[in-house]
Amino acid sequence: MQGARLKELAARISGARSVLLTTHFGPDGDGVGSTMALGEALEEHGISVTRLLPEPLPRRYRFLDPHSLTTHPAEAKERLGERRWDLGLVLDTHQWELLEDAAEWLRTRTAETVFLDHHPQAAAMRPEVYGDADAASTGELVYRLLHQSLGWSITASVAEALYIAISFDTNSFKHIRSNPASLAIAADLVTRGVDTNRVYRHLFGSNSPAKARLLGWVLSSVQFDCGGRLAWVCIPHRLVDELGLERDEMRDSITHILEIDGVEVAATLKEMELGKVQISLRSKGAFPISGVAAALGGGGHPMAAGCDLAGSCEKAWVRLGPLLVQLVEAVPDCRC
Ligand SMILES: [Mn+2]
Repeated sequence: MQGARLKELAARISGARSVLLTTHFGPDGDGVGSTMALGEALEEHGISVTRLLPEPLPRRYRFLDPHSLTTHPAEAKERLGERRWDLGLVLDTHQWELLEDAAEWLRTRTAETVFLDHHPQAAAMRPEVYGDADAASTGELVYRLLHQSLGWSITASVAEALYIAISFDTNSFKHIRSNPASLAIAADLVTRGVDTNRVYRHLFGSNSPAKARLLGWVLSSVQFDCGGRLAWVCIPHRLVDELGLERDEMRDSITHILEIDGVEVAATLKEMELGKVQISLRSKGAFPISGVAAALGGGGHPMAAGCDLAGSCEKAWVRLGPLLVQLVEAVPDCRC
């Protein structure tokens, strides 16, 4: 994104007295880290901030919010009453449909809503979307907004939240898209006082025993197709229920499948609720999978995408499987 566009967003933000911040449903490290970083920086500069996530903050991010500043639609009426905001700012998505019940708050309680996101835009550009698909995380865009466009100094606590956003979306700097920006920004954040061991402990070293059991189940149930280049697994609702898993704990299974030698494309079909299957797709890079996600009504990046389908896992695979097989078989002798 051109610096001029970010400057324009900076002007909109600094012209507001109150801002309602949110991110997508299924809040992740990038969405939560960006929300907490920007929220704190705006408050330091006299802007009143409300952090409304579409659902309760997942367990592993609670260390970022020791004073329970975040709220969610189920309790927001009680906490926020009839409040209204000058500006609604959505981080890490540009799609209204990914905001679930938070969308209503933005539509009815803010004077205007803008988006800051790094996901590719499928449809025509919208003026209220500040997007940069070259950025490896929204955290990177928030850093540029604060540091370059607003010219604010970044405190150690804001730096930690930004570092979490960037390290989450790059999977600990494994996926930087050959773009040194993530590394350069992370280096700057560390010099500002980020305790990287504390981040590791909370973000990557805090799996619950139930999540460990899930990973064991996933890795022993994985199925292969296309000579081992496609790997997939269905996680049935029965298992989610039995282990008492929260949605965020289902997230990393796919990474472990993709890490198997020879696997180029991985898919997980997660039956979080009965009758609703959440599909995640990942690619090592030889086969862009965002087209498959888009064909089923979803979206994402070439290497990480997803979509939701109604019905059972088995029914969802009947629709998804052939598309993935076709994609992978199109290049039969790929020397990846
Ligand atoms: Mn992101």
